[in-house]
Amino acid sequence: MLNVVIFGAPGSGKGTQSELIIKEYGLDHISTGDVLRAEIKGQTELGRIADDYISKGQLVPDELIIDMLAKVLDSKKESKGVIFDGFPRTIPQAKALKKMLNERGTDVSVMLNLEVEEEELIQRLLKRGEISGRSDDNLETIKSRLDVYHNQTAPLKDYYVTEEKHTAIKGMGTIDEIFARVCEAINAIK
Ligand code: B4P
Repeated sequence: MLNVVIFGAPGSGKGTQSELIIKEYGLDHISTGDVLRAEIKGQTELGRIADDYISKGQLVPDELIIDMLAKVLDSKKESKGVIFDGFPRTIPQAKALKKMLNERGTDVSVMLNLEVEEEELIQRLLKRGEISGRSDDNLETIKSRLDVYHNQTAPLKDYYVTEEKHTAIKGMGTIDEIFARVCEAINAIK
């Protein structure tokens, strides 16, 4: 299986590049952000809890996310590979992912780290906020999300460097230019 973790700060292009990767490589897509937003829309118990964290720009607690991810992963058993978009975001989530994949006889193939300058991240998210209606695409919440990213998520880079899975991708430029770099990285491990 080709299992790709797409990683980066909020607004780095994870969702955008994931859509293109799915089309090119026929992978299944698991976006924890999308799953959580669907739970919020459906007004489920998980959705109610998640909404509280997301609107403040904080991470939803690991136990809830890991449990949710395990259920989604079980629905992709026949898959030829999965793109993990927005997961893992903490070291415990990364360790849980490794365990879950190992138990299913597979592992993370590569972690693609989209590197984007902070001012560009803010501009992209503010622009999306004009049309998305997302409760977390406003300046105050974007700043909290970036703080959370630096404190809790960025350390995952070192985890994947140690696992020898880390590949840095320059995430500045047009969507097509970035996608060409992404394909080069995926083709190198296939
Ligand atoms: P996510 O849905 O994962 O949101 P994100 O990181 O903000 O978005 P992404 O990085 O995918 O955005 P993209 O660049 O595609 O998470 C939302 C929230 O859910 C989190 O803050 C957290 O609270 C919670 N959550 C999710 N997963 C969790 C987990 N594992 N653990 C705990 N909590 C979790 O798009 C940004 C914009 O940039 C778009 O408008 C796009 O069109 C634009 N763009 C993309 N590439 C561009 C380019 N090259 N040039 C110009 N614009 C570009």
